[in-house]
Amino acid sequence: MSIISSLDLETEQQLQKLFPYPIKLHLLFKASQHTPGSLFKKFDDVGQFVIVVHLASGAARGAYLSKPPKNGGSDKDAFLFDLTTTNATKISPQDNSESETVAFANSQLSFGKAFRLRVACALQTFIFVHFSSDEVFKTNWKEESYNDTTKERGLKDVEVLSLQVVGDVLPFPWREVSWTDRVREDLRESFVSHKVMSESLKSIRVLLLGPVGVGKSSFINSVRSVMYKHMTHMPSCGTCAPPGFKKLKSSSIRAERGGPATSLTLCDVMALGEDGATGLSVSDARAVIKGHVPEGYKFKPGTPLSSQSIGYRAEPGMKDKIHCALFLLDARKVTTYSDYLQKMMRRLQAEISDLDVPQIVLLTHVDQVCHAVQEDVKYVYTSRTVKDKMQKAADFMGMPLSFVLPVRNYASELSTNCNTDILLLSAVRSILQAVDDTLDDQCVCASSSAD
Ligand SMILES: Nc1nc2c(ncn2[C@@H]2O[C@H](COP(=O)(O)OP(=O)(O)OP(=O)(O)O)[C@@H](O)[C@H]2O)c(=O)[nH]1
Ligand SMILES: [Mg+2]
Repeated sequence: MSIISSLDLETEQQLQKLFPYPIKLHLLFKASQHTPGSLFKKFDDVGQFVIVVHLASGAARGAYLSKPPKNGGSDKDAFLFDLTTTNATKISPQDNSESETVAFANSQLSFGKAFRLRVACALQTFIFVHFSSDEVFKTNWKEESYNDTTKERGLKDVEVLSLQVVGDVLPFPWREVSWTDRVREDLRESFVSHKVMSESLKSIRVLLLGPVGVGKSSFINSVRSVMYKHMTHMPSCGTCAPPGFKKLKSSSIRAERGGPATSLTLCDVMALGEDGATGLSVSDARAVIKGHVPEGYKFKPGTPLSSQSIGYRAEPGMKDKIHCALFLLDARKVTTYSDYLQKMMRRLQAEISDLDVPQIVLLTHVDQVCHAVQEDVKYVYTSRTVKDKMQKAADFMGMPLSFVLPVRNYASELSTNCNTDILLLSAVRSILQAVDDTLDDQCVCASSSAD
């Protein structure tokens, strides 16, 4: 006979609301049906879990675990909750808590002092449940203990359910990222301390290429916001921008506001056109990459830059050239861009390869194709839709998936956010690495040809 969870449909729907993605629950343990001693043996070796304590009042309390408790180590995604048929409250640990939030030892699972679940043994084995107020989880639960399901009033049942993510979100990320403040700081520090692998070059010039509204200026603004730790608003970006940005504008990224320059300069240009009549031409893009185009130059569709143009740099130095090209594509539009744009971008891609300049594809607006990513950028590598869009971007460009990086630019928010920063800084790290690898390669080639 199959055993059914005591969660009624309405309460389960409330529980579902605590997760930004659709979930399916599968009952593993029910204290009123299984022997108490089997409680912790029911947790699978992998997966995510929910523990529900059904109280006699009709309400329920419990905990979510993002991994099996017996594996040890911290579970920073774990949280507690309060449930009724009409409401669900998520109780996450305080962000800066130093202590382990979840501990499992001697048949006891503890979430700080807030919630303890123990298999105890006196004359017989029983389940012991304890709730309390807590510093880390900030629960305002009054101190209560329950003893097995039948021995004491107040407790109806204890259940363990495995949680499966259904639909858009994959059960495990396909690229590993740690979404912690620590990682954000490490990425920021390694960016600030990065030195270009060539002594003659202080700054790497990175060109952003893509159609109108893809997020070129927003990416520059976002990277700057990450470093300044507050939102910055550049006039060339988004709604502040004059219609049809047409210039070459290079922005040196500083380590902080008024601080020293980092090794990264991001170069914004006029968008690529979706047809032959508008947008940056291949020949102008080539001229920018080779360093012939002066700063502030205003592109004129139909009239490419020539050696007669004002400010034309006839003999550009290493510092004037582009050292990495970013192709930006919008995740919402990657399957509907015109054939013209695709041909143009692939042609540019081939020309830039010939010039030995590394290239990366940035997929923007990933928050606008997946509900979970919109809730929190940390789902970017578990979102089936984002993975699919990244593959589509790779196919569009004719480049491997490993060259495609998702980013979520700051658009309407008032302050920066740890996980969005991590995704942006990871893109910056990949750009710097790609340039370093290319310079290293050129160095090896130069020294071997000198031998
Ligand atoms: N939600 C979201 N909005 C974005 C993202 N990137 C850009 N935007 C928004 O998209 C709009 C266009 O962004 P821009 O940065 O101005 O685009 P652009 O590529 O510089 O456009 P042009 O200069 O006209 O070629 C703005 O309203 C941005 O706020 C993103 O990743 N997510
Ligand atoms: Mg722009």
